[in-house]
Amino acid sequence: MSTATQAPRKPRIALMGEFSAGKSTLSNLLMGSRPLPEKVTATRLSPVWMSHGTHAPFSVDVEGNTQEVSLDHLEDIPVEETMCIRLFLECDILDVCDLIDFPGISDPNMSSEVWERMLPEVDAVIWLTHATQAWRQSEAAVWDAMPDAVRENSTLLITRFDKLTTEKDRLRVFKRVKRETQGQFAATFPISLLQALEAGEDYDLWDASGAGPFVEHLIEAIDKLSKLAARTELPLYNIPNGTPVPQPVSAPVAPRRVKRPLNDDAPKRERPTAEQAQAAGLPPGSGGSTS
Ligand SMILES: Nc1nc2c(ncn2[C@@H]2O[C@H](COP(=O)(O)OP(=O)(O)OP(=O)(O)O)[C@@H](O)[C@H]2O)c(=O)[nH]1
Ligand SMILES: [Mg+2]
Repeated sequence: MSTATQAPRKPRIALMGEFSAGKSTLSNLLMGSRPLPEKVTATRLSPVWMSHGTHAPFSVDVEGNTQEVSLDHLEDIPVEETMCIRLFLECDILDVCDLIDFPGISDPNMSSEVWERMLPEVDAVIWLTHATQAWRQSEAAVWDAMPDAVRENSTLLITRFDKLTTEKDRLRVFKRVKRETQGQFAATFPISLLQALEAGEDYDLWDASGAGPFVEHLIEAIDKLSKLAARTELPLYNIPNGTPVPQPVSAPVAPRRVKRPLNDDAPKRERPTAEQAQAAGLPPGSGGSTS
C-alpha cells in the first residue's frame, strides 16, 4: 500500500507488437547509453520489466515466487511458468517510467497467455507495427480488446519505415494506418529505429529518423501518465470502460522545454464488446464489461 510519504508509483509503459517489430531495439534506444544485454534482445523471453536501480535481476513465476537470475542464462528461464523478468538499470528514461518489453503477440511457439497475463500491470503501450505489413488483423484484434484508458494514453510507431523506399509508399502506408486506427491511439509516428540508433549526436539525422518527434511526444505522454499514476494505485489497464479515468492532478504552470501539440485530432472510439475481448483471448473484464 502506498502511503503519503512514499514516492508515487511510476507509470508502466509496455512495448508491444508483432514478432520482430523492433520492441527490444526501441527499449535499447530509449535507454541510451545503457543498452540491454545482447541476450535480452536475442532470446525469446517472458515479458522483461525494467525499472530504475541497481537491484540484481530476478524472475517472478506465475505464483508470485521470485528467484534471482543470471543475465547470462536468461534463455533457461521457463517462459510458460514465468510471469516476468525484472531488470534494474540506471538510465534516465527509467527515472520517469518503467518499461515492459513484451514478446511478439503472434509467436506460434509461445502461448499468448505468456504476455496476456502481464496486461493488468500496464498503464500505456507503445505499439510497434512493421511498416511493410502494418496493422495486421492480429494487431487490430488485440488492440480492440484493450481498455479505453490504456488506448487513450498509448502511441503507435510504424517501425522499419526505412524499408519503404518511395515517398509515395511512405505516404500511402502512413495514411492507411492512421485511417484504420483512427481514435485508437493518442498519436502515431513513422520511425526507423536503425537510423535513430545510427544518428548518434547528429540531431538532423535523429529528427529525420522520426525519433525526434516521437520522443518529444513521449516526454509529454509520460508527464501526463505520471500524474495519472499518482492518482490510481492500479495501472490504467484495470479501469473498465465506462468508468471515469481519474483526472491528472493539475500541475502549476511551468515553462516547458519541449512544446509540441499532441496529435489529438482523433475522435472517441466505440467501446469494444465483451465478445471482441473474448475473441482476442483476453481475460474477462478487459473488453466491454463494466465490472
Ligand atoms: N531496417 C530496420 N530494421 C530494424 C528496425 N527496427 C528494428 N530492426 C531490426 O529488426 C530486428 C528485430 O528487432 P527487435 O528489436 O529484436 O524486434 P522485437 O520486436 O523485439 O522482436 P521479438 O522480441 O522477437 O518479437 C533487429 O535485427 C533490428 O535491428 C528499423 O526501424 N529498420
Ligand atoms: Mg524483443
